[in-house]
Amino acid sequence: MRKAEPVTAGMTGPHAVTAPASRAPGMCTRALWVLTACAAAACASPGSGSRGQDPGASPDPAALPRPSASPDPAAVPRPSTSPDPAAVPGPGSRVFRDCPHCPEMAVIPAGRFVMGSPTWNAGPFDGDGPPRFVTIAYDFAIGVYEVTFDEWQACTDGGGCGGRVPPDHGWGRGRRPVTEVSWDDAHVYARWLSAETGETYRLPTEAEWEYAARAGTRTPRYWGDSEAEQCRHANGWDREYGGTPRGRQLREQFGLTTASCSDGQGEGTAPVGSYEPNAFGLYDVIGNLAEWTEDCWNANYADAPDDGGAWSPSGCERRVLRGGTWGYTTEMLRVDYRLPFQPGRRDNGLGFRVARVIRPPG
Ligand SMILES: [Ca+2]
Ligand SMILES: [Ca+2]
Repeated sequence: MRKAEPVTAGMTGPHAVTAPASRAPGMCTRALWVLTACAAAACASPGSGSRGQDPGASPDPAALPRPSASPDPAAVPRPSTSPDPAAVPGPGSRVFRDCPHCPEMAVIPAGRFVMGSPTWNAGPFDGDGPPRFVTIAYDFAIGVYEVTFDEWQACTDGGGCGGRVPPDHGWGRGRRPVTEVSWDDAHVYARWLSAETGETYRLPTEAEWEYAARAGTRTPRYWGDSEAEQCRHANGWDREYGGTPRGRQLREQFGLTTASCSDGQGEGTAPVGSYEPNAFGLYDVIGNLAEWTEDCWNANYADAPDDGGAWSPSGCERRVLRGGTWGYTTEMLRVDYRLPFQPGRRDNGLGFRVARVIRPPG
């Protein structure tokens, strides 16, 4: 079992990607995947100004990940019990809101699933495996949408969130997802929401996030593998964005796969709920903003807990983001793609959705 320590390909932003050191000989430390902010001659961290810039060498295309090879069925454990489609709440079912300005939440039923990529040992990433069974023996709730600017504003208006007003980069506020929020910021918001409602809000664990994202599917994306379907389900790097000079340059230089469809949203975020949800009724799980999870970054799933709990040893330096951003190409818009980020980092590709504990009856 490989345990290659991943290296971060340059700036550890949501637009950066990790690749296994064992497969990245001579890999530069440049922002290889700063897809949204790379100009032809220079890269800057998206929305970060002076933060996190790295004057490293030019990107090495050979170090860039490529689409995974075909899954090896023999390498993928099969769950003994599949999620019962009838038990999967569709959009609008088992959805609640604890207060008028609270996020809308969907109840996710307990279940068992296979976490990780079936191609983890065939493709360029080895952080998304090995595939393993995870049993989540409890119902929990998770945000139907990424937390929005409106919801964040309710926190600041209520005296929480340090009164901080994150920038929107001119994309708009309201129902757009709040960005430029760190893992620490997300925790502050969840604590305020808990105090406001008397319930326990927190970040989802990485396992909970993937379970909720998959919604009973086993494909790399909850809409299947059709590239043409991406734009109906996710705000990512689409035809128009890929057709810009910057997009063309990066696509040609790195061989990235730009969706041939149009999602109607160029640079930046889309209002939450603009695209079709998954079978749990969750929107924008893939794309729009990468979402913080509770877990500490671990190189892969070897020795990871299998009960849905967070894997967060002390001394954690980086937390896990899932789902990819509005600036990601098809290769990284997957339910199993993951990357690490420092918990204090803010970026215009970063956001979150909250989870909530479901208290047992009585
Ligand atoms: Ca887009
Ligand atoms: Ca998202």
